[in-house]
Amino acid sequence: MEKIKFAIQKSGRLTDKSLGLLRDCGYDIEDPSRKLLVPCQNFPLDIFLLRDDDIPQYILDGICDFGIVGQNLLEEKYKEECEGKKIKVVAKLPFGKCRLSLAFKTTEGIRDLKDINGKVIATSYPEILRRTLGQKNIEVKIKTLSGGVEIAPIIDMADGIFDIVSTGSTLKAHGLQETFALMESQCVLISSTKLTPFSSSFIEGLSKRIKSSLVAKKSSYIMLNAPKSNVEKIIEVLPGGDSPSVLDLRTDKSKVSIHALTNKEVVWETMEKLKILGASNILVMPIEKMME
Ligand code: PRT
Ligand code: ZN
Repeated sequence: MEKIKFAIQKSGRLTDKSLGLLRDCGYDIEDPSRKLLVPCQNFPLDIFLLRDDDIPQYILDGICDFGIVGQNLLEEKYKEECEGKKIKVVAKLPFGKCRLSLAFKTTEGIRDLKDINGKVIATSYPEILRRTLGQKNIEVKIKTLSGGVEIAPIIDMADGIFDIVSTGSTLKAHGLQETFALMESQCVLISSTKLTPFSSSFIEGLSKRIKSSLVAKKSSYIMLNAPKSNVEKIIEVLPGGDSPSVLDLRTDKSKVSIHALTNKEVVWETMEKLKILGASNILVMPIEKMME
């Protein structure tokens, strides 16, 4: 029987989120622990656990059909293959968000990007840096390191660095200041271009489930009791979503019960506004699954 081969990062920042996404979409995958391949329990699907850098190559070689990687990796090492449509980006995923930034010990004398002309920059992303600066006619001397680039300015190996930043605390800990963000990145679902009818229908289904689970995560269901006199005002305060249901209460005829599916987060401020308008018993519940 044909099996789908899906590659995710073996052990790193993307591992739990990638497994979580597949599980949220209904695929029962046991904890891989040290295994390099785990079968899905309820679907003909094998999960390959690889270094993230190798995932696109497995797809190019036809060993895997699909994978999850950061855009930064594709942009650095597989730009040609993506542009030549040998690897297809199917969907952006809501994790792995970061930016690639230039950082220096001091921003003194660096007001504009062109002020970095001639500087020595240490990075694990030489291609992205060269390309982005080249488009702006800026030239720097690039020192390519495979990791730990933050140390380079401290030991006077480089003037600055170009690296991934998310919270910025690593830069701060090394006395570096984020100066220019050159690229935003997040995880993407990638696919081989040589799909069978079975793998095509799998990825179509998975894309729909991912979309639905993202909508569900952002949505919530709100229920409250409202005085009849203020129903319209209360409905105006409810954030987004479909038209609410308004139901009579059996005991208190001066009130109704309002139920609504909202497509935005219900924040405390909204609940406080509802309360001021006379709402009571306000319940906000998460949505586990949703199909529109
Ligand atoms: O072993 P393998 O090759 O599979 O893993 P890896 O070491 O190459 O990758 P890993 O797990 O570190 O990161 C995988 C992917 O996560 C990256 O390619 C990005 O797409 C994404 N990502 C998101 C990040 C970060 N955020 C991030 N903050 N990757 C790395 N970092 C680093 C950053 O460089 C800094 O040194 O984490 C450090 C902390 O960042 P701050 O700014 O939060 O302090
Ligand atoms: Zn890697």
